[in-house]
Amino acid sequence: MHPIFTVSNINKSLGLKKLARAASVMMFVGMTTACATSSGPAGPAAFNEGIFVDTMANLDLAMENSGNLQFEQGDDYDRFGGDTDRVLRKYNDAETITYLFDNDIKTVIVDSFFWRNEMELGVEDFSIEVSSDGENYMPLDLAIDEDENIYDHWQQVTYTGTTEEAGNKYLRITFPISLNDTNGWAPQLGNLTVSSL
Ligand SMILES: [Ca+2]
Repeated sequence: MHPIFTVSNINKSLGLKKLARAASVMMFVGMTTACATSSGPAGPAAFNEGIFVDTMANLDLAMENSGNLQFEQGDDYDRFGGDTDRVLRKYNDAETITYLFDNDIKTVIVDSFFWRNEMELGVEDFSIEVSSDGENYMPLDLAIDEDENIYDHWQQVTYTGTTEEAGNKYLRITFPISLNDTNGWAPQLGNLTVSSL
């Protein structure tokens, strides 16, 4: 299910000194619960006074997703700054979540959580794109804040992007690929906030 955590892989990739950390992460992996499925179009997501928030307790507000995603609840080890609902991948693939909104997208804020070891080994950033037609997507220029909130080897990374172009109602978030391991459980998507104002 999580192939990196065979004993041989742990010895090879982390070394014996870090086994305790790996064992701790294994406990964390065991907390993963419900699995997401690829949902059908649910109609445009509504802004409430110009603001939309998805806490990632489910993907019911998304128009569609690429399928191999799952949810995780809780934060017993203080790894996620108290964020108790998150979405993660099953495998190290560029999974996507797509939203359609009832008004134009102006600002997008994505809270995510990266495993520090993976950041040191090499991992790409989340991709956040907008579109007016749901087919042609344009990546947002992102401000990336990764200087705060390190919890038990997990680090919060916040992406903020803004577009002034009118007509962008589609938003696509793509999980980054880990470049040197096969973890599906990191990084995790914590929250999405979108403003139409
Ligand atoms: Ca959350």
